[in-house]
Amino acid sequence: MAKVLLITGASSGIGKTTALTAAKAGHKVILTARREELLDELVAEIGSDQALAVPSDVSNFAELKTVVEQGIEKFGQLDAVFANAGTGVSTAGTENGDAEEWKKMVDVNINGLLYTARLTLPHLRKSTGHFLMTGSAAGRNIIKGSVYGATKWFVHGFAQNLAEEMKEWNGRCTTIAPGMVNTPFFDEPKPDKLDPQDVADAVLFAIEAHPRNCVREIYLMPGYKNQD
Ligand code: NJP
Repeated sequence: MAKVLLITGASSGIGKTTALTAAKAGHKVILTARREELLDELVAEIGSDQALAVPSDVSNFAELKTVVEQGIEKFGQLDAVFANAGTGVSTAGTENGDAEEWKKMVDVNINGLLYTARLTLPHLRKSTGHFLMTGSAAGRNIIKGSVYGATKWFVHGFAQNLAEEMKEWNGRCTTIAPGMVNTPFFDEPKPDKLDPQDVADAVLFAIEAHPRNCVREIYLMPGYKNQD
């Protein structure tokens, strides 16, 4: 059944590929990120009947509120949310870290996620909907870049508890935890990373699973080296 899906971090990488994949599967998408021109290109590619772009900084509650309001105004409901916007800034260890970069990661990866949840859950409750978020293998293992990793541990911890809250109204909650993915997140693509399509397919699998399933977490690591 066609759903209305809101995606944060939709201007590039995993979010963009998920938007295209969801639209191809017949779903309607509400897209947000800061780079308006990239979102507009995506809407042009999908078609404005099926897609809406509303730019926002995910760490700005008022801007994100406008996204949700305009999305509801256009499509009338919200069935799923993919809270995917995130930033790594740098993988410098704590000893060499920069306090401004830490603040940015906390603002986007933690506060942005909380704002997204706060603003969308009342709508998801009405549709018995689904909240998905991008965690990370870095929120499951130890990597160099302790502060980024810690923000992603937050995502996984939040998800465990949010899932319990959402159970009260049969809502579903999923965390997608990828290893390294070939997106602009990193400077150069490498053959031994995941493709954003792999992550988008995992998101669609969770969303389209029969409602008796709650896919709580998908942990996706690169397997065989890409031979293509
Ligand atoms: O990276 P990229 P990915 N407000 O850089 C948006 C996680 N992850 O697709 O605002 C609003 O192509 C940004 O949009 P813009 C990662 O932590 C990745 O790989 O226009 N949006 C863009 O659309 C993140 O949570 C890997 O610049 C903001 C998007 O976020 C998610 O995957 C591995 C924003 C970033 O797209 C998507 O990242 C892993 C803000 N303030 C987890 N700041 C990996 N690539 O290897 C950023 O385990 N965005």
